[in-house]
Amino acid sequence: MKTIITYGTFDLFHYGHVRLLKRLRAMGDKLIVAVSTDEFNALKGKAAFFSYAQRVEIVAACKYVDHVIAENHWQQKVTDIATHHIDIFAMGDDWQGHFDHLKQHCQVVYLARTDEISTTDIKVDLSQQQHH
Ligand code: C2G
Repeated sequence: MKTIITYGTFDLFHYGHVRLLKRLRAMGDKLIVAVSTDEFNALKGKAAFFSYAQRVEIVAACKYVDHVIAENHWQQKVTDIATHHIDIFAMGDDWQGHFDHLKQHCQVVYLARTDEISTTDIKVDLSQQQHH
């Protein structure tokens, strides 16, 4: 049983998120996603459009996701890796290098982001459409 974990806000769930989760699920047998709580997002300086509960409902409905947990703070990853017997920790490559310290606990993988899409871009495009 090979278990993968990834972390994120996953606001305004889009095909960039789906393509990441699809690739991660294909790397093993079980994919766990730690969704950032609203409180943790505040620490990241992010304000999600959807609440934590709504983002969990959406991510949990994704066929590539087997289990969803809360991401409450930066320091929980080592504990999560132990608790959930994680084999691979993976993130999009905008985080390249940031989590290499986890290599003592499991494999660390950074996957290419999907170009041309981001939650921020969606928000900007929508607000510009409204003002035309
Ligand atoms: N992502 C992607 N392609 C995109 C947009 C996002 O592959 N076009 C990936 C990101 O690289 C990340 C995941 O989707 O791995 C979730 O993205 P965010 O919700 O923006 O995650 P972030 O706020 O970076 O949270 O502890 C880690 C943090 O919680 C990461």
